[in-house]
Amino acid sequence: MYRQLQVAVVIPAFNEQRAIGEAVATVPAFVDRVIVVDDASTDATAATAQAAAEARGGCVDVVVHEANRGVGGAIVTGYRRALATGCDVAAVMAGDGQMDPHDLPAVLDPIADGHADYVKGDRFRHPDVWTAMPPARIVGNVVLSAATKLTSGYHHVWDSQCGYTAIHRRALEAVDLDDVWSRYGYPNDLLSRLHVAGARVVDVPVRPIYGPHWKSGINLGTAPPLSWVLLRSWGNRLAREVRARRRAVAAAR
Ligand SMILES: Nc1nc2c(ncn2[C@@H]2O[C@H](COP(=O)(O)OP(=O)(O)OP(=O)(O)O)[C@@H](O)[C@H]2O)c(=O)[nH]1
Ligand SMILES: [Mg+2]
Repeated sequence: MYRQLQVAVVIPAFNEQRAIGEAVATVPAFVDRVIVVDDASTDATAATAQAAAEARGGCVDVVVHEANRGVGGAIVTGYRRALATGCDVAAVMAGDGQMDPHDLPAVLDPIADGHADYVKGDRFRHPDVWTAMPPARIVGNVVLSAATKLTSGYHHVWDSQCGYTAIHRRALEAVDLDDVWSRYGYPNDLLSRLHVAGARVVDVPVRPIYGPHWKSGINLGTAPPLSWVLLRSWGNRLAREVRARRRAVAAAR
């Protein structure tokens, strides 16, 4: 429990056998349920997560996808499990150990205070960003964050690619999880959908971590599909919001 909230932590993991054990072990003790989603890894991610789960004790689920679905697909599986098990809030802390567990209370606080439905990390508001984040990532994140302000409609939100998030179940229930983009571009797409649902989104500073074992599935080939997802999310959001406004005007007549 954290401030009267039942909290789940969803950990998406794809070929993370080196990092997943520590990621599971360091989830704060106040978390009620840890949900590891192994996205059809070809290494020992699931077995390592299971061993860490047993060592940790408490409620830890290790869910294994038979086929790879992408990071968004893995998170959606975790969200469904969190909803099914009655959690109030689902946080996401990736299986690659890039999230500092000490930041979790700050990520949950705006929801516990009743100010937010979705909270995300903003690594650019942490003093370490310029030394910890590789320059290519800084450039990519700035470009995508600027584009996502426009496509999502959340003009106050920055660091769109930060995966450290928490969402209240009322916001999860307001979006169609089946329809959310399942690969890179997932956080950008989710933000657009949350805007249509009227969710309150708050950014909080979190520590950027790019440790010695850092590896990433992001490369130049990721850019074209990501641009397409952004355009799609933008178009879908505008179409839905225009339809909703027309309905409201018609109802007021
Ligand atoms: N690459 C990749 N990661 C996945 C997939 N499914 C789940 N994940 C997990 O999603 C998390 C984020 O993936 P990363 O490729 O590191 O992306 P990122 O952390 O947003 O980006 P970086 O800042 O470059 O590390 C990791 O914990 C992965 O193990 C998948 O299909 N591909
Ligand atoms: Mg990563």
